[in-house]
Amino acid sequence: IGVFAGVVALGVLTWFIRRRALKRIEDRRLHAAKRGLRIGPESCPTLTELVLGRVATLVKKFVHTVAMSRGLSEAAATAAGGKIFTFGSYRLGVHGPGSDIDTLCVVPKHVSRDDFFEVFEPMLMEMEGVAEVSGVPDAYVPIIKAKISGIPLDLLMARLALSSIPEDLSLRDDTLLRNLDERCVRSLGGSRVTDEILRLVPNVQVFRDSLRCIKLWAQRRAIYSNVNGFLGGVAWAMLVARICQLYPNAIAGAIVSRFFIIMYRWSWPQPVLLKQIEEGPLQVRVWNPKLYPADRSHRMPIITPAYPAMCSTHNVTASTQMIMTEEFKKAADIVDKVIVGKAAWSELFAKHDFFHKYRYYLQVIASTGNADLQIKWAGTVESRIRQLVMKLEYVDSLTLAHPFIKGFEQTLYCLTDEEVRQVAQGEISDAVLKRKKEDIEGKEGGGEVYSTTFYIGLLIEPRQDGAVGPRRLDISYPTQEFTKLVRVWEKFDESSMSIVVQHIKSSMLPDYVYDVGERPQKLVQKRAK
Ligand code: 3AT
Ligand code: MN
Ligand code: MN
Repeated sequence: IGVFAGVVALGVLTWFIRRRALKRIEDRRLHAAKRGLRIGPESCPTLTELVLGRVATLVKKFVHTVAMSRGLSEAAATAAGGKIFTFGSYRLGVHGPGSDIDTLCVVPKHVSRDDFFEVFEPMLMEMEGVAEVSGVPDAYVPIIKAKISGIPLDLLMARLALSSIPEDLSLRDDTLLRNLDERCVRSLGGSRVTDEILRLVPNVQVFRDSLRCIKLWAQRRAIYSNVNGFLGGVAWAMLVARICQLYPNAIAGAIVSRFFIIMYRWSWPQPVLLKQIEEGPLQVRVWNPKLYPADRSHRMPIITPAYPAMCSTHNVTASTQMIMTEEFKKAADIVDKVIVGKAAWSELFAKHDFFHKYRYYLQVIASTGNADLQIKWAGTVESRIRQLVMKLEYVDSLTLAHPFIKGFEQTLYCLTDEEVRQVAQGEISDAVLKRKKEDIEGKEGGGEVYSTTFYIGLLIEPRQDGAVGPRRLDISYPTQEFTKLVRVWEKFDESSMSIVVQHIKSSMLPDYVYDVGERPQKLVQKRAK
């Protein structure tokens, strides 16, 4: 009996200790969540709401104007309505100071897409406090960008097969998509996806707080970018939403602390789904890896929850997947330490070490002599960088090709054509670097050069044969193929645009890639010689 009582007592004691420890962990989580996880100031909501109110009124006026011009009665023109819907980070409630307001304008059938650019755009320009209006009617998703009272807006348009747009219209119904132009279906997509995400999370406030935290983490770690093969805003939102679904009663601190380990252990290419993929009324492709080989090639499929279901992570490559997996692991380790009080939440948000991580980098320099052209040319080059990454992944001794998420812009002032040629080749002398706009004004020859430089970190396999010294790395084939690919762009013009790819040692990286004091010391001395 004595032994039995002893065993029971020990059992009770260990149960009690474990309960205390668990309680302590829960308390710490709660505490940490309260202290550290409210991130990002809300940008002035009243001004934004005011602006959105004015846009909504303008859309109604636009619909009315077009209706009258088509011979509708005054009563019918007024009844035609018109409504705006927001989507993107503002709609999700996770916008920050730099965010735009993504707005969809929904109009009835008598208003055409041409009207949006020919009637609405000029009306917008007339509006008080409006600046920088620029419409891109022939984009894949046609768009008008504008600034109203200093707030940047992206305006999309969808024309429904309805004679009037009622005030209480919802975009949820899939049958609304019937008989629509493809561009309208795409424009409706953004809004339908964000609304569906909000509908599918168990607690919207927990979801928002968690997503703000994950977005900040992904930005600081330089893995927030859809074009470069990482994840964009919608994909991160869907990942966080999935974790929220798995823990419907958890607070944000708990969601964040589970997020990284679950994503680290995820058995890709098993897709992340917020709900069952559904068929619908259109003749469009719904994501289906059993049917389509292209869908089978998605490495980390994260599928949008609104019909037609699409993969939001089409751009992920072997390299970017490896990089994100490593980041999930690092973050999971930090979170484990935070929970036992051995680390601070701030460690999670430490700046990336991209420019310290590799011995060799590829430098992709896109340049032109014109600021407007440069935006288009650099954008084209950037959108093709992942093709270069994929080609590099085939090179034998390369383990990884790591694209950096943004390009670095420079404007350089050259006195001679020879200097222009050198700058385009990435050879920038100190004299050129120091020169200012006024130094070249009124001078013959030379001119301004706008350049955008993208970086790709190269991880080279260690030599197997035990010999020392760098291994020979032949990347001429992928780089030549890449420059050829970029030059087939329909607007490419040999005489005004240049593209150069070169590989450099880390010590040759320019100062602008580092924050003040961030450049490794040894390298500073070397360069000073
Ligand atoms: P920010 O807070 O604005 O930085 P966000 O998530 O709102 O983050 P965006 O405004 O870039 O991001 O995009 C909002 C949505 O608009 C996401 C996507 O559905 C759509 N979108 C973004 N870029 C494009 C594009 N180039 N073409 C078509 N749709 C796009
Ligand atoms: Mn946005
Ligand atoms: Mn936008």
